[in-house]
Amino acid sequence: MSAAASPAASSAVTAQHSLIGRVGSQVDQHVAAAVREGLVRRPKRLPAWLFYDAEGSRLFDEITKLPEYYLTRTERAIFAEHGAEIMARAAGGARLRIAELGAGSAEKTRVLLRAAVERQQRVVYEPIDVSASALDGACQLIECEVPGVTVAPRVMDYTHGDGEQFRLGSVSDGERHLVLYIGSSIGNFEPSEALRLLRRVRAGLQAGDSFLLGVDLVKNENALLDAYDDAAGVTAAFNRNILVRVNSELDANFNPFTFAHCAMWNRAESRIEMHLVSRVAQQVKIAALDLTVDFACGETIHTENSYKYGPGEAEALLEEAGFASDATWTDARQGFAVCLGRAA
Ligand code: AVI
Repeated sequence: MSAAASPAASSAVTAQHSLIGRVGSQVDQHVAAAVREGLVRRPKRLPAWLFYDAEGSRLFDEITKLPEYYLTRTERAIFAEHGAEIMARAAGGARLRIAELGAGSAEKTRVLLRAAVERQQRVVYEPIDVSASALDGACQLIECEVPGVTVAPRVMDYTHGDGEQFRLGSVSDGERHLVLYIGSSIGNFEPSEALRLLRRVRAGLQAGDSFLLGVDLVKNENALLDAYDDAAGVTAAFNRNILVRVNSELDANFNPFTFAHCAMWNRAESRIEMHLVSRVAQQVKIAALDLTVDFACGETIHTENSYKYGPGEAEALLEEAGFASDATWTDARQGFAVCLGRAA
């Protein structure tokens, strides 16, 4: 994946690229390039950041509430149980200033912010996203809902090595940064890209600052598959929405229902893969790209990887990125891990 796949960073990538007018609508050149490149190659693939238009973000939000999608509620439960200890360890006697990669719309961020406010009465919260609009939407309510929090949103593309440097607001004496990267968002990056991202964040921190990483853990294959192929079909709709988006933004004629949602566990790579499988031999026209794409019956478009970590792997990743692994919290079933790394 060449771009961020996390929901928050999604619109992100598209927002910063130029729009070129065409009759009656506009084409985002970044979307156009990604779709062309992904559909002319073999095997075909589309980058996961394309999921997150308005409808995709709504569907992802629905996914996080599904009974099968254990990730969100498990991480939230870890924060509810250990939030005070996480804050105490990160602070180490100092006051915390909390940044989050991706706009923190989720309730679980609030659980951590409440724990911080309980400890130090007031806290500055710096959500970071490449999309200003994602930040606007996500942060408006936080100040009202968690008294004591001051939101200082920051527009920054933290996902690209060749982009701007990762930089946070300056801290005063006796203050330290805590950067959150939660929700298993790191799992949507290829391992080498995940390491590059964490190194970039580390480079922007000072000794004593810390980083909190939420990762999904390897577990029973059926539980993993159910989480990515739920009974209500929300994840299938989320996956097919990528074709709906290509239809509306690039004037294509995909019939999304001629593509089956497929989630598979790739044990060797330790990742859930999502694909769209063409149910028939067909041709799809993408007018804005002046491109016709042939699909054989059974041919797939690979749309997402979601990496799952084994015991000790997230801590090893933190260490490789230049953090000292400080502590890890998991749920009783060892389904999800929250790891604290300290910039040494
Ligand atoms: C955003 N990300 C952490 C989700 C995941 O679990 O990899 C995206 C997702 N894809 C299907 N369901 C949820």
